[in-house]
Amino acid sequence: MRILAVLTLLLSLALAAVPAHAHASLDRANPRVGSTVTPAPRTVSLWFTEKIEPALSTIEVRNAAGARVDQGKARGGGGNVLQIGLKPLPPGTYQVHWRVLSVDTHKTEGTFNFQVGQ
Ligand SMILES: [Cu+2]
Repeated sequence: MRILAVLTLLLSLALAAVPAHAHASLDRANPRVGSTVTPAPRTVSLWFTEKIEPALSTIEVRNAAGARVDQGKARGGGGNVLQIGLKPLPPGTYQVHWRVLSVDTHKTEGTFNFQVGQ
């Protein structure tokens, strides 16, 4: 019986040692994921589920031909926000690719599209 009690104790300690953290995933975006917007947005703003390190995080926005249409350098908007300026966007489909380092030092990335309407 004693060995069973020890094994149970070890198992519960092992389970408790699993780190209880979440990586930064995309909470919401402006323009919204998959949306069609008019007029063309001047910035892309991303809100994450965790605080991020803006200096080590990037956003790339590309048109349907794959050309960059952002202004190059993402900036923090405080805490869990990352933003980037955009060039004037004609109507079309645009892809946002984000890579962020959250304050727990984990890297995450993702992609979504939005459209600029006529
Ligand atoms: Cu993490």
